[in-house]
Amino acid sequence: MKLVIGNKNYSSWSLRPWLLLHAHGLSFFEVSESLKQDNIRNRLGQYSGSCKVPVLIDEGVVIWDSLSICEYLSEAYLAGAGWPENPAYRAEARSISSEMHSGFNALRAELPMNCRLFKKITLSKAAEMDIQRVESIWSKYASIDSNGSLRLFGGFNIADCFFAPVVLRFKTYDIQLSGKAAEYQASMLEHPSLVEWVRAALLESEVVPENEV
Ligand SMILES: N[C@@H](CCC(=O)N[C@@H](CS)C(=O)NCC(=O)O)C(=O)O
Repeated sequence: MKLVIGNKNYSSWSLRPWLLLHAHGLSFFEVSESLKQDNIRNRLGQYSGSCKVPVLIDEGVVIWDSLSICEYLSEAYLAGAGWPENPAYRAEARSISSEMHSGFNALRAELPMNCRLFKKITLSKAAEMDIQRVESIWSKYASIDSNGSLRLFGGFNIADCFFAPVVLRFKTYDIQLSGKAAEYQASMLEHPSLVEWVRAALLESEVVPENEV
């Protein structure tokens, strides 16, 4: 299985399926493509017509879009364990993942993922509201898993993967959370796969100006 990803420092969409693969110990190799604009449509277009990363290539199957990749991995390799087992939790986990996938535009625009950066910024009202919404989702759904870690719905799943870039963004921009949301962020920052992603991101030196605040 091959996962095409962007720069680990910047590519929040790439992080999601990578984290699911890595955390479950699935065997895959990575192909890294720069998010620099030079020739980007040709470079990314060789994997999928979307000209975006991530792309998963599994034998003859090509899947683009982070949510579709995670769904495929859950069905094809994890016997559905990408989502919580309880149907009601599964539906809610899908709802918050879809909400993250299709919304939070102010948060995305004003707090781009950038693992090597630490910077306090002035936020718009819209971004502040996005942050409050994330905080209320984490407070409502984070609970202790069997290892004593705080995970959404009490066990690492695709929803955690979808919020992982936000966990890193809040660290980068020094966003102060309280209560269970703060504890969830701290617990996720210790997840071994997320630690590994950040370690690799910090070894990268390429600067993509469009992705810097
Ligand atoms: N909805 C897509 C979004 C993918 C996306 O926007 N990827 C960015 C990198 S993080 C990209 O490929 N950008 C290149 C470009 O827009 O030219 C997904 O979930 O995978």
